[in-house]
Amino acid sequence: MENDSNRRDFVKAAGTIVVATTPGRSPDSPELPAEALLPASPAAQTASPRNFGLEFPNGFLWGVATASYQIEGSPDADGKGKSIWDTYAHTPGKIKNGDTGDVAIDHFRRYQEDVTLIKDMGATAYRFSIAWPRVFPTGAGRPNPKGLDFYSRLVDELLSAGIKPFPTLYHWDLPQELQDKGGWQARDTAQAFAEYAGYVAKGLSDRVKHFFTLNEFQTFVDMGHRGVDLVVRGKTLKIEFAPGLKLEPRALNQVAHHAVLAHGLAVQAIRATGKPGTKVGPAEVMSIAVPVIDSPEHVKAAEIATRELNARFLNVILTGKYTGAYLKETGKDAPKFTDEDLRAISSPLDFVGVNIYVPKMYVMVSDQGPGYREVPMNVSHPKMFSSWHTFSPEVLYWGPRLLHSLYRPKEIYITENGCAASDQIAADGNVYDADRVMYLRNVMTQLHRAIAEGVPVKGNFVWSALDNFEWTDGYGTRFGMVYVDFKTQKRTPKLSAMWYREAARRNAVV
Ligand code: PNW
Repeated sequence: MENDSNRRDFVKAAGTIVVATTPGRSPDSPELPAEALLPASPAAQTASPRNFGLEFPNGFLWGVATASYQIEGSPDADGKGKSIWDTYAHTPGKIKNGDTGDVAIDHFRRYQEDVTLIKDMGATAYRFSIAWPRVFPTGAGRPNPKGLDFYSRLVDELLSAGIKPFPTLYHWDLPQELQDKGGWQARDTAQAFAEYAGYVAKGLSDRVKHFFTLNEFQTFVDMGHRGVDLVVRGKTLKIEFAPGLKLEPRALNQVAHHAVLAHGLAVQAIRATGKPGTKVGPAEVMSIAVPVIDSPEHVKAAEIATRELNARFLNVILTGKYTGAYLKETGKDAPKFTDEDLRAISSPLDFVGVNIYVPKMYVMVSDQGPGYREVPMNVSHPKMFSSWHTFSPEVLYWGPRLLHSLYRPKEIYITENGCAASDQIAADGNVYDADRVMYLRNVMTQLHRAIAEGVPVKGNFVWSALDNFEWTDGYGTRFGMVYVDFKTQKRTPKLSAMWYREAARRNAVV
């Protein structure tokens, strides 16, 4: 009894209809008592809440994000080839609890239900990724039209729900056959990526207007090809991703170069095959140096540091040059490249996408060396639930502000922000992720500040729409605004989904 009434409070909290769906159950045959599904009274709806100045510009996109290997499952369906994540997840000892993406959240088969859930959380845009080995099972050569057809159906479903599709072409699931031929160490991989990108743009750009090229260059290059030691709260964390290589600096720098080259060649391919007006940009995890004080000398120091921290990826993409400091520091280990490579890498973009979770460092001005000095972070610095996730909501202000002051991109999208939480289904059936609501309120307030100052951020994508396979953390780390029971595949929108829906409805921080 009490549980039922809690459930009704929970649903009414959003002033909207929210339906918890179960596999095979359509949203019009819900399991909730009928009363719980009634929208809030007309009086409650017209007593319009005030937004107190934290409103976003008209047309701001309230997005949510996912990625293919983390949600789809069905690794062999319709002729899909193996990816490096299929291989890596099946290598004993690599993933917590021996989890794999074989089933994930079965999105490949449940995508229609998932689009309904995404619509129910108020999203107006959805960032998903296309699995390269579905479309080119061996990475190159003959395409597999059935593979692309899945994404074509997903796009149709999204458009009919009024949600703008924003596919990413590479979210780390490289075809295994390309890895066997050298993977990102081979220049041919960049060429193969461009051919794949051109094929996808040709097939989807009648309906898809925005493409992201590659997700988080820095993460898959460094964590995948060498492994990274992160210091969080004074402790060192080792993070390694597929394909799990340990390259020397020279080879690692070449991998980084091939990744940005793949981006540039893909931009050109999409321009060549996409319908006029197709827009394209990268989705990089920006390394951000946060100034300790907002005063000209410290902000200048933060600009110098941020530019250098992004030397191998965003900076070369947006300026067409490797910085002098990067070339000097790498010396004989610098990547091999040509002027023509640099021209391709810096092909003009329509927007820049940046994933923003953490500051790389805090900095202050210095009259020594490069003009800035790293300020050590206290062991007491707050944290979210993921081992690496330092909580610094101000990065959603400083990231866009520095991106704008350094490079003046035409448009910016925040392609990911979000947090993990210790989510559990409560006795009443709800998931009370108040810490995630706290996180979203804080980061969206900081993002609002950047936009209010004139930074052209056009939308934000929360990572993630639904709980999913969190790479080497497996299924134990939940980032979703929808809870997924990984055994039954039952989906339950969390409190944060209701918060997001209300924020999107009012186009404001709520
Ligand atoms: C991003 N770190 O990855 C990815 O784009 C997503 O696929 C992922 O699920 C999400 O963020 C949450 O982790 C990251 O160690 C992986 O700092 C690792 C780190 C940051 C981002």
